[in-house]
Amino acid sequence: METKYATCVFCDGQCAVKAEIEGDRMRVLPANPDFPALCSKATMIDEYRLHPDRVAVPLKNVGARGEAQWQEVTWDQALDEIAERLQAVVDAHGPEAVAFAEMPLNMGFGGITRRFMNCLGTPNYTAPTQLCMGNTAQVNRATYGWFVSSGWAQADCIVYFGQDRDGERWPHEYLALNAALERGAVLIEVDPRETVTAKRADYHLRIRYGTDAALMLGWINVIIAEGLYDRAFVENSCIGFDELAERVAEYPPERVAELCGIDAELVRETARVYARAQAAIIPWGVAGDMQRNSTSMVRCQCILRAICGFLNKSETVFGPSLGGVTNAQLAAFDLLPPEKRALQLGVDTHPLLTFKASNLYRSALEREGVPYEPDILGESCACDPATLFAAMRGEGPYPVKAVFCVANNTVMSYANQPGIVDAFMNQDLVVAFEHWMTPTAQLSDYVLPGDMWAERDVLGPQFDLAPVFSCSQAFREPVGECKNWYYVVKGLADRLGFSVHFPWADEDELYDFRLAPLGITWDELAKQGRATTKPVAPGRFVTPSGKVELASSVLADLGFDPLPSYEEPADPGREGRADAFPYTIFAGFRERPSYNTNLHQMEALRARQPEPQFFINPADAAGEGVVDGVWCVVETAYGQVELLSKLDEAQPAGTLRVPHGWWKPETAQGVAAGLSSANLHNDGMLFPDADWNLDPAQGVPNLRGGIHARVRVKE
Ligand SMILES: Nc1nc2c(c(=O)[nH]1)N[C@H]1C(S)=C(S)[C@@H](COP(=O)(O)OP(=O)(O)OC[C@H]3O[C@@H](n4cnc5c(=O)[nH]c(N)nc54)[C@H](O)[C@@H]3O)O[C@H]1N2
Ligand SMILES: Nc1nc2c(c(=O)[nH]1)N[C@H]1C(S)=C(S)[C@@H](COP(=O)(O)OP(=O)(O)OC[C@H]3O[C@@H](n4cnc5c(=O)[nH]c(N)nc54)[C@H](O)[C@@H]3O)O[C@H]1N2
Ligand code: SF4
Ligand SMILES: [Mo]
Repeated sequence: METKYATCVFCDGQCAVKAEIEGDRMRVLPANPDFPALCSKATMIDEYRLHPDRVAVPLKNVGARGEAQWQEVTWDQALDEIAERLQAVVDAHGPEAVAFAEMPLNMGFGGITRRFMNCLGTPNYTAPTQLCMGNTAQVNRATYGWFVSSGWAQADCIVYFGQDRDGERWPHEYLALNAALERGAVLIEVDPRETVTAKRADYHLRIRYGTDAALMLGWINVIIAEGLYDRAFVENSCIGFDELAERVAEYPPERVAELCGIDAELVRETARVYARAQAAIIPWGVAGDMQRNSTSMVRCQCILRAICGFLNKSETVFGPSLGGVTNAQLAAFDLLPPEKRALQLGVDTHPLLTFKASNLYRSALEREGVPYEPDILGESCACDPATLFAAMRGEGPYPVKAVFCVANNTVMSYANQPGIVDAFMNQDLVVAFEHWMTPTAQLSDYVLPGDMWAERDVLGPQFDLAPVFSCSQAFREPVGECKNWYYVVKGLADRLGFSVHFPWADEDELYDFRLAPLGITWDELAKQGRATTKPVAPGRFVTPSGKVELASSVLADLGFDPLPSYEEPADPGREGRADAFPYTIFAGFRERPSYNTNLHQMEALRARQPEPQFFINPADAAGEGVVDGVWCVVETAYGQVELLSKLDEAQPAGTLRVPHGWWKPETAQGVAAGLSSANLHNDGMLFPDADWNLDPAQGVPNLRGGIHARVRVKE
């Protein structure tokens, strides 16, 4: 029997898997039986690999764009033609006319795409992490130099903002939560819905959608007013405390209670519980990542951790590390000339995740001896997505005419889906590196068949959050002609004349290069499982001031308020007709049997939830004449989708939950047919990406309250 260890990325849970293979039998088990984090999806490896819909050979669209008429081609033909058409775009418009949208977690080569882009000369990169965790990381960076890793093992107080973990969603954190609750940790859950996790909480704060920042401004007000903060830490390690105190004076518990729709006494009590804990944690959750007030929301979390003295105790700030070649070192940002960095889309509109912000850490990096430009989660040097899609549509400031979608369903994964479709229709070259004929792939010229996680060796992690290298071993053969992304990047680099920057013949050579500074090879790593590097500045804060910046100099230098605040989101399309759109909507509460836009093809999973559902409170449903399980039209002032009704007591009155990621692979392809129902069901149809619906500093769309909807039974 052969045993291999791998990391499952059927979702971002990244569970450690042990695969036992004997002849044609395979068993997939949790790698650590004492901590058996693994869900039902992980065992479906062969159903997924061998699925008849899987794209297993390179395909070329021989119809007009969006007609999805496919012809099989060889890898050589595909790469030759792509290289030629890419060069034509560069010659006509400059390299900045080429954009990449990529999810490294889904394909396993963090840093390599940026290296290719830096050689080519384009700064226009977007990643899903800009909407999920990465933007949080960048706000953390502005406060204390890096993201935090929460210490679950010691936590005695956990504050959750919307997380609803279970055995099908981040099972490892679910197990950690169970263990913490068993040993008596206090759980504060902030979630408008009465979720399963909320029912287990000691305190459930059912705030209005999108008012998290207001709640925390109230907490900070109480903590400062009652002297519950860590004076020594604030004096020695923070700047901006007096300005912060002045700002939060504007948010007394009574005002906050009104903004959030909860009781003022509950605001006070939960603030005290958090501040008085010995080892509190605020683990990352996605609810804060797509709000109009995301920057303030996350800033408040950072400030709470800092002033209450939890930083580098229960919440570790690793900072950039040295040892092996990190993803950011592999990216080699120094290959991109300053004049191209300056051209990055969004530097003048929503700069916090762009090179413009990254530049502001130069002196801090020099001070701490960091010899390269770090990138925490693939978002530290990214362009602004709304500005990118506008440029792709031809709305300036310069044309973008080629886009590569790398393990990323770009069309469905932002706001303003119709605007993204228009952007794709206006391209000279679209390439998708995929498993399926997704809505994004349907708009492509070439669909390149990628391997899946069980079919490839991966040197992980894909992001530089913590000082560690991990190893995921292949235990299945790639199906058909599926290849890994390094093969594609190297193939294009060779054809475009920058082989010198891609000297590694294959991924094994690349991995040996990345591990060489640690004195080990890929084969040795595979035996020992993981290897650690060293944070460059352990315990220190890689901010411009070297301190925790309660008032952020980075935000101030970018032209934003250095302190957090709460602004009520806008919904201009509803102005003057509020009665017509009575419900606040939010996107989220993930589907258990799918992962974002993926896995809808898997029959066994799909059977558990065949259709997209919206949740409505039963009293509201009665008022609308909506019963359970009927097709309805949910409509905002910006667009509409069709969803099946699900009457749900947990859903607060006056609100609707819409799902993310629904398309139906079994329905007709092509733009005229509605992109396999993506235009009928996906949440991106409902939310605009106009400036007023974006977090101003980050540019992330608001999907968490602020936009309103109406509902009617479909005729
Ligand atoms: N099975 C499965 N697992 C997944 C995924 C999947 O698609 N399927 N997706 C993965 C991904 S990419 C992510 S990001 C995570 C997400 O996983 P979670 O972090 O658990 O997020 P959701 O499931 O979207 O749950 C959102 C919760 O946030 C609440 N919420 C909504 N708006 C607000 C708000 O403004 N404030 C507060 N405090 N709460 C709010 C909602 O009521 C809901 O209960 O799950 C991952 N795991
Ligand atoms: N409108 C809207 N937009 C959102 C969100 C939302 O709720 N609403 N959520 C945001 C969040 S939290 C996240 S995390 C992002 C998610 O954004 P993504 O990570 O891009 O989301 P997925 O839908 O999983 O799309 C991944 C694509 O990669 C393909 N894929 C998966 N594995 C592999 C692989 O091994 N190799 C290759 N080549 N391809 C692979 C899948 O078939 C799928 O089409 O979206 C964000 N965008
Ligand atoms: S939760 Fe399930 S699908 Fe996600 S990584 Fe873990 S085992 Fe894989
Ligand atoms: Mo996410």
